[in-house]
Amino acid sequence: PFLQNVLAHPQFLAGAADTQFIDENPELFHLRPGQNRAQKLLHYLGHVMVNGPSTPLPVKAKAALVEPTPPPVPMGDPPEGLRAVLLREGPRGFARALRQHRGLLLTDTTFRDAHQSLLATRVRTRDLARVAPFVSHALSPLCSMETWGGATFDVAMRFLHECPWERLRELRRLVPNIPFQMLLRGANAVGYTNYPDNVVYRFCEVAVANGMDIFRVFDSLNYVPNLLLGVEAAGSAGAVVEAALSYTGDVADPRRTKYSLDYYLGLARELVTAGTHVLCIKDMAGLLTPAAARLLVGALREQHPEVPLHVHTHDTAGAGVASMLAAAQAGADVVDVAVDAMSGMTSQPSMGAVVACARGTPLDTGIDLQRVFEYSEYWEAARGLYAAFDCTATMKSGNADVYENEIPGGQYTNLHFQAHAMGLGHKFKEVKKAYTEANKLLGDLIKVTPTSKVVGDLAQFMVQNKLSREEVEARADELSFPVSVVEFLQGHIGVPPGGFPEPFRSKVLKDLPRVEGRPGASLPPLDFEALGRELGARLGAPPSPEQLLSAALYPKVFDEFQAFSSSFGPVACLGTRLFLEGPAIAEEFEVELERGKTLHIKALALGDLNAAGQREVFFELNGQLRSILVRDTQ
Ligand code: 3PY
Ligand code: ZN
Repeated sequence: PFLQNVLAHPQFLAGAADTQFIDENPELFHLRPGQNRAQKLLHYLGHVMVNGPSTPLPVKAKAALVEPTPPPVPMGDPPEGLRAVLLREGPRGFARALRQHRGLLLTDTTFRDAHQSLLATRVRTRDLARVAPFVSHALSPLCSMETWGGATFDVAMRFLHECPWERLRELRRLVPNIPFQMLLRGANAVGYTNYPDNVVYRFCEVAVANGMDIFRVFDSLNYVPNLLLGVEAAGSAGAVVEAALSYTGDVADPRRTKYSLDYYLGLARELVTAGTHVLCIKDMAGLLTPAAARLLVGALREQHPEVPLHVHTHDTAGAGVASMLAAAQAGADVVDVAVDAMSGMTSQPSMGAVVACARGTPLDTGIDLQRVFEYSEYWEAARGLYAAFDCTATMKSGNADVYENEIPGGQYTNLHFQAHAMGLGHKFKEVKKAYTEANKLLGDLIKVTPTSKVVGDLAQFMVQNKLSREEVEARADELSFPVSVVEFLQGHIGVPPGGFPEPFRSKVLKDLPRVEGRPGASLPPLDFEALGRELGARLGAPPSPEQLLSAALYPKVFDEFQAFSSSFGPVACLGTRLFLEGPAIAEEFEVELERGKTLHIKALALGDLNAAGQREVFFELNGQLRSILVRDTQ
């Protein structure tokens, strides 16, 4: 590319290039990544064939050999859905439509939370995009599809080597009629830490420009100043704001006084006053029993007759369908479900079950059960592609012990996996017990990203060091706690309801600095212009608003993603089995780079190790022999 730049330069063409020419034209060194996407993909495949998966596979299970076939989609535009109401009447009109709707509305979480909970967030855009047109046509009465946010942003770049923004745009193109919804971690956006306010605002604007409609905004401490920042940021981007009450404890148990019905009603009042369009009960661990759902939804319905109520849960204990039906009977307008094959256990309750149970009742969802079966059949097969990440490799059922340990769905799966990966399946029991104790030590927190990590880190610390709660309390001034615990106590995440646990906090922190109030308020705004200049110099072209945000939120992950893409090309085009495991020798396959541009590839052979520690990998590419040299790092 450097030579091409030189040869194309007007000064060079005019014969005016002397020895200073290169020094005076530093832009010649802006080397755009070459266009040879096919060659790069061969490099990628060769690497996987020689060195194994680029994304570590937690268990040995092989991906299904056959790509699932999406159900057929009729010609023409999909039926009009609620997005038309949103585009016509804006967020307030959309909220009115939810309240006026007869029957129960559903949000499908299959594209986000379900696979975050069951498949370690590993589902690739390709497998989502293949079934998206079907959803658009067959499930058009959905209130929304949760397609983005939470852990998907980070995992897309870090492990799937694909751009999260492209995912959003592609899905939007394929689903024009159903509103898209995302999970925004308040002042933490789609990260694990507080960002400067201007980053959160800009993130919301760009997400809306890329097709996002509804922002479910939560804060892991229900800390109102953090929540309000997210509400303001999503609202000023023109989106539907769905502020969430993160639910923990049991409002139906009078002995649980910290997170009581009054606590939630007070918080709801603040969020409605702040102008949220929709109110969400975010039950991230699946603790909302039918009795608690009736009580809480019933009271919220009475207190805010105009505001749509949306309920989210996880099915960890197995009571999800019962709770969602109870919530709907008590006045919830929308509940979250995942398609049957991606539901249950730490995921959302089953769409098919809720549709069937509500059929012919005043809660009828208007969704055709036959279409749900077809959708589920696709996912049953698609799930087979991700066998190496599937929590069912080790976890065989849900467990009602979640009512005791209160571990959020995604984290429950992760901790279970980690215990098994250490070959210590029985350790999970200990970790869960320690989690309960760690939560008490920290003053009984709401546990969801990122506070769930704080509690989880403390629990693991206790298990590793064989420490009881009493011992941790007694020795708090001498123990070397995990960074996340110390930072939480310093106030980096915000202030928990009821304040920080004392004397534990003072003993741990001693004279370490404390953040007062909202952490974002003391962070200087990010200088986007400076970041743009710096990034532009590295990329060789001005960054897009999306690249700028990826770099602002995840600087290191973004850099690695860019470097990976420029070496290995558009790996998102590869089928999932090929992406994860590479081809078998003699396997022939096609890769569609773009519409009408298809590569025909055959993996021919793997050469012997040479003196330089490399192997030659032989392919046939569109009938031509190609070989790639790959360093063998095994
Ligand atoms: C996330 O923050 O990713 C969650 O799913 C919280 O429930
Ligand atoms: Zn969830």
